[in-house]
Amino acid sequence: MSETKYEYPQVKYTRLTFPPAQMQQRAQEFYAWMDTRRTVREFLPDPIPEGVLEHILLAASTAPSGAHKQPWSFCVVTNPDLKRQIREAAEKEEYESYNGRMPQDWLDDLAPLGTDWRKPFLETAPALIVVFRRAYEEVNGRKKNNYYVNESVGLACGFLLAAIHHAGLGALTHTPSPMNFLSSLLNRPENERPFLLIPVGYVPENCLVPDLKRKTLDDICFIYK
Ligand code: IYR
Repeated sequence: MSETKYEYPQVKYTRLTFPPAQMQQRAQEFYAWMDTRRTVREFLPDPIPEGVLEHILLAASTAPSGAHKQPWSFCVVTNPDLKRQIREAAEKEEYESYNGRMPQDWLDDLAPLGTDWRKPFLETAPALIVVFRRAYEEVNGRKKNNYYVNESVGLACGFLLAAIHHAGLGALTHTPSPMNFLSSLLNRPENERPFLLIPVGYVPENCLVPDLKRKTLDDICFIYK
């Protein structure tokens, strides 16, 4: 028995587990479901039903984080004028990136994805989720650092993408670079830095995606028995 003394109140964890056959089935089904997720670059303009995004964000915010600081803020932009301003600012940066800032190797790696500096989805998608990482918190006028901020916010974004897919919507993890324009356009406080820009919406029925293959288990997994 550990001698660790927990000052923090502890509650009983309601654990869930399954017999092996059911566990196998659940693991397989979850993989099969997650494998149907694709990044999309086209969206229908139809609004997302009330309450859906809220639950998607609550799901994202269940991600583990350093010292449970939950160092993330999610800004949901549906205002057409603000979406247009974000598109204009992103395209300005992306134009520079695609025309000189990105090395040829990078452009070659992106060629199969068919991306370029034009970002119409920033206006067509009914909602843009702009994720900010919170480097520190201001507590009683004192700066208190958060921990493992990139790891924590990355995990929350993973949960977010899974929740979006689970709800039957599509998303794109967009990384305009640099993206400080998001801090000023959204008037974010000094402790927050933009992390990812995620357009969300219904996916058109005839949406095309690149014919990508995912790595096999042998490519990604190394077993030490
Ligand atoms: N930020 C650019 C370029 C880009 C970079 C990577 I790595 C991608 O996987 C896709 C795009 C853009 O969003 O177009």
